[in-house]
Amino acid sequence: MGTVLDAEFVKGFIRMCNDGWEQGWHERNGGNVSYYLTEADVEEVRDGLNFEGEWKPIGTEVPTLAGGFFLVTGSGKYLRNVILNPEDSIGLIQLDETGKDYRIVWGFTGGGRPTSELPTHLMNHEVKQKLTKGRNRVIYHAHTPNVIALTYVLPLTDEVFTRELWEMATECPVVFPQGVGVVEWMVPGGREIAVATSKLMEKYNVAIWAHHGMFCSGADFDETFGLMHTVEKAAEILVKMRSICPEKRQTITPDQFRELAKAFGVELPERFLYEK
Ligand code: 2HA
Ligand code: ZN
Repeated sequence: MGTVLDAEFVKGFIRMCNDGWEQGWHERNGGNVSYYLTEADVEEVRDGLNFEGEWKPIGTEVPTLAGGFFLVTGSGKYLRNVILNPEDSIGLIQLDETGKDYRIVWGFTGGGRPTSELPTHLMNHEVKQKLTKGRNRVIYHAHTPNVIALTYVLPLTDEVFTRELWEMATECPVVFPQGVGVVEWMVPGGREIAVATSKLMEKYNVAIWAHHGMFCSGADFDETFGLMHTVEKAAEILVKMRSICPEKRQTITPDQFRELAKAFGVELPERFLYEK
């Protein structure tokens, strides 16, 4: 049995932090990541954990995740440093039996603590745990510049964001057929924004925070990073398109989306295929 850093899920986590940094999504301490360990993951690293840490409040309640273990980035930590000094930048936490408190069992060696967005991460995990029966294990928050830019010019509705992003690349409706949700501007870091975000996670795997960034959920690091990347790239194309000329000369039509849905075996909700 190796150390915590030898576990594949820890390596995948570190790689995703660095990939996001290289994309330009994590200025300073922007963005954060969490991974919900499987029982097998916990057994793999158990010998390297320290169960003497003090219990501290999460800032919300997540009873369905009671006793669960999460690998999380640290509050105030820079994602560009994760690859250089993972033990300081990230940490493993365990939740208590009520789902109200957590303790650090590995990492945060310099005295760190979990991301300020821990309430949103855990409330999103709780929703995904219930709805996907443990399939979706990654929650990823990034400051994606093109999506943020669009929150200044598009109406802040799920319908408009979904439709505009879908139109920007044929693969979009296949990658996120449920669409994307939008949270209007709110104070980050607390329970209120966590509740609003987790409500959207009941319908979508993507929640956009106006003038701030995005949250994505997926089964693993590849799927979650790929989703963030696909949505942000679609937003980049929309920004480019609107910079060239404010109106589209041609685009993918509602009927073409319906054809695509049939060909790829996905269901596209009709409320996104409105006539313009
Ligand atoms: O600084 O991204 O939303 C971390 C954040 C807060
Ligand atoms: Zn943020």
